[in-house]
Amino acid sequence: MRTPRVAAIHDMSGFGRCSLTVAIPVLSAMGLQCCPLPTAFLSTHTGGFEGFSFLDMTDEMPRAADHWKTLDMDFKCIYSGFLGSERQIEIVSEFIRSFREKDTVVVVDPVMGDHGTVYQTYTPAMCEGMVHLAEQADVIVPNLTEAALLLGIPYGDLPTGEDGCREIVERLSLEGRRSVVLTGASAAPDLTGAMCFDAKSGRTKSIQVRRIPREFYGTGDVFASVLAGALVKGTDLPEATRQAVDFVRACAERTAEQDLPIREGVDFEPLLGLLTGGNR
Ligand code: PXL
Repeated sequence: MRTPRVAAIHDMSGFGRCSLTVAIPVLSAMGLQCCPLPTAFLSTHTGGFEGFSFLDMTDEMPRAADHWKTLDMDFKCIYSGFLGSERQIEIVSEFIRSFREKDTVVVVDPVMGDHGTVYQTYTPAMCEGMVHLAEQADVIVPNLTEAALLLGIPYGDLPTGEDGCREIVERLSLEGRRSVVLTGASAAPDLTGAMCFDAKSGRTKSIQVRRIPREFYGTGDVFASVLAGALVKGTDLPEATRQAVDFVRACAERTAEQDLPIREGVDFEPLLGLLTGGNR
């Protein structure tokens, strides 16, 4: 079988472990070919760093997509994340319309914010556009902050606990047409994990592990990349969610042991071997 291709539409941040510097190695370790379509180049990510450089790649994206079209490239997955401008919403929408085939899984990580706060470079119009882009997805992977933005309710009004998370994923499922994997979904104070709604089965499932009592940066990108990779390999949504939860938990444990600065992300590289099982 030819190595499946994933179109990865995210920023490239040179330092801080997020977006493409996570997606490329994770997907490669899982035996998949990652084809990056960068949305922006930043010197670092925007959380916890001041004075970062930001090169907007909006104009380059349709040129790259047009060239890929002439090469007849086919993608088993289109996986989008952090966007660099409002115009990119329409560019990514058009990319999905143009490259989606019957067996393509479209994963939109509706990256907009965390811990109740919208990221510095995101405008209200970009957040509004993300709601529409996410309507094209087979699977979305919001955290709680992004879930509130997608639902159009204040962060503080989100329902809580396991039942609350179940309600959130069901409300985000567009009446059962879209799968939803909610990250940072905690069933109890000493637990954390994810709640998924699987549009194929119509069922929800909560996957919880013991919480490490500190914050981590970039775990959303690690999570969504493992999830997307597992889905491409034919894993069903609850099992793909389990793999993503377990890998993030292993990364968090290792990072906590080393007491790394939070803004440097999770120390995932030495753990990539955990993802290579089953590659042929
Ligand atoms: O991890 C999400 C993310 C991706 N890309 C950039 C970011 C962030 C979060 O802050 O700043 C550039």
